[in-house]
This record gives sequence, structure tokens and C-alpha cells, in this order.
Amino acid sequence: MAIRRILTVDNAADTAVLKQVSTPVEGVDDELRALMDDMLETMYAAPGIGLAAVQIGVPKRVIVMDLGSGEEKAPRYFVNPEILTTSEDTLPYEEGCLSIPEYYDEVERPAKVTLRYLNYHGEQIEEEAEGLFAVCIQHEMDHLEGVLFIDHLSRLRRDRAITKVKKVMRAA
Ligand code: GNR
Ligand code: NI
Repeated sequence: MAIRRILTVDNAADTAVLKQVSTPVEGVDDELRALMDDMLETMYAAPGIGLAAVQIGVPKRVIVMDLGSGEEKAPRYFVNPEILTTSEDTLPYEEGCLSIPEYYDEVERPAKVTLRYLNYHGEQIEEEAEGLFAVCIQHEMDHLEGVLFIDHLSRLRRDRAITKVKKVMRAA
């Protein structure tokens, strides 16, 4: 396992990769599981609660997540995820992104979604997500389309976010 560098929007090269649409994966094999292991380790080290493969420069439709509270680890893996249904009701949530460090802003998304994806073992799963799970999976699935949470904000707020990240990354 290895910790990989997380791409950030303070520079043009990383931003160009983050805007790519990720490609579906053929199937879940040991090579893909090694990628997912690296993603999880990178996410825990950051620390974050979710990570899309494109954030470490691999534009494949793969997401890892851990919404567990406290010591207990609860890793989850989503390969080729699809949203089957979305609720009419929405949930506003103060979001952050490891590719936009130290900027937080409110995004409103459907409160509930139903999902279909392959898990770590390549099994097809269908399940319903709500609360933070729904927020996070929609945030991560946006990454697969090259969309960042700041793309849901006004241009003024988006520009402020980029300016802040440039400052934060210069200081780091
Ligand atoms: O670590 C993360 N926290 C978070 C908080 C609110 C809404 C979404 C997220 S996802 C983010 C990690 C990340 O950038 N995933 O792409
Ligand atoms: Ni993100």
C-alpha cells in the first residue's frame, strides 16, 4: 500500500486532470483492489471521508469512503457506481474537498439516492443512501464527471475558493 499525492485546484495541470470524465472499469481484479487500497490509505492519511480515483490522477470510475465514527474503521468501495433514483427533497450541507483544501461551502443536493455499484469483491450491490452518505456519494460521483463541489456555487464563490487554495498551497 502507498499514500499517493492528491491533485489540487491551485495549479493548471492538476485541474485539467480533475476535469476529466473518468472511464468505467472492466471488472474488479487484484490490480484494481491494489488501487483501492492505495486510495483508502491516502484518504485516511489526508484525512478525508471519501476519495475518487481521479483525485490521485487515475481517471477510473472508482470511489472509496469511510463514514465510520471514532476508532472503528468502516471502509466502503464503489466501482462503476450509478444513481438509479434521486429524491425530490434536498439537503443542504457544508462540503469540503481534499482537492480544494481548507475551503468549505454549502451545497444543496437530493437528500436520498438509490445506488448500484460493484463492491471490493466485484459483487453488484443496490442500496439507498441518505444523510451524510447521500451527500458524500453524490460529491464523489461528481468527481467521476469532472465536476467539483465549487462548480455548484456562484462564480464569485468559486473564484474565492481557488484564490484561497492557491494561498493555502503556497503556505504549505
Ligand atoms: O473529506 C471530505 N469531506 C467531505 C465533507 C462534506 C462533503 C463531502 C466531503 S468529501 C471530502 C473528501 C473529498 O474530497 N472527496 O472527494
Ligand atoms: Ni472531493
